[in-house]
Amino acid sequence: NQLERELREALADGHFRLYLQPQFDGRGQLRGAEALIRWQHPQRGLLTPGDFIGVAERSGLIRPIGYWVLEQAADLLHGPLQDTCLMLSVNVSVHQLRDDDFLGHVTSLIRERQLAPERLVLEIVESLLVTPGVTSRLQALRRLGINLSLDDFGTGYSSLRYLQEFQVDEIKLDKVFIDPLQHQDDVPLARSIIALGKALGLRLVAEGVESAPQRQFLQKHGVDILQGYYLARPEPVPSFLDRL
Ligand code: G
Ligand code: G
Ligand code: MN
Ligand code: NA
Repeated sequence: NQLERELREALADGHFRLYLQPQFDGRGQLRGAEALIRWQHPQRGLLTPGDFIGVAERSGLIRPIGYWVLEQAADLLHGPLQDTCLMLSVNVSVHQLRDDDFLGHVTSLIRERQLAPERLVLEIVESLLVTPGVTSRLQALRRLGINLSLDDFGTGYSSLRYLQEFQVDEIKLDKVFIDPLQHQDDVPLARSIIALGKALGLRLVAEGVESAPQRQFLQKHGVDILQGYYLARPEPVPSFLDRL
């Protein structure tokens, strides 16, 4: 199909762009960023993942595209971010985790770029079907020193089961739990998920922070990392590097 062919060309012609959305700790210090892919389409302009990730997954192109994103992140950690202790989070699709080569690829990337693996976070979206193969691959990645994060935590069917089945370092509280804090002083559900994360000794990231009251609540309840439009939007890499 047309989009698939265009995706192939985009990969060959270098039309993907890496955007970074800054993440801050509770005191407002820059702590790292989430890598978010964009497609600079020659006719249609800058496209966001919603426009093409689905097709990339169904066609299998998510594997080379995902490797491209990982390489970009590795280059940043090895290059301009080397003398910082900033972390980079990369979204990983289920299709990448099902790939037998994924572990080997990440391992050689770490070795070649001499990366500190603890500065790389892989965000696992909850919708993935956790087969035993995927579980053991996740644990192997973690043994390498890479951080695992459960993305969109609380919105999938098996959030709690994942916590039982494999170890992670971080959970990302989905925006749907942060949204009600716009109009309510207290949201018992958000508070409970925070308490759960803390009881398990996990790092907590809140995404979709869009206002001062939300930030205040999250800080008060000890959420470690904040991300959202109120603090910073996803931006091209040079803009992010200007922050250093
Ligand atoms: O800002 P935004 O529109 O970038 O991202 C939309 C969705 O696309 C997010 O849920 C995010 O997880 C996903 N996404 C962004 N970048 C990547 C990527 O590099 N790989 C994968 N698999 N998903 C991504
Ligand atoms: O991978 P994930 O689904 O977590 O990707 C985060 C998505 O949320 C990206 O599409 C990103 O651009 C978007 N995003 C980040 N911060 C905000 C925010 O404060 N509000 C909204 N509406 N979207 C956000
Ligand atoms: Mn994410
Ligand atoms: Na998310």
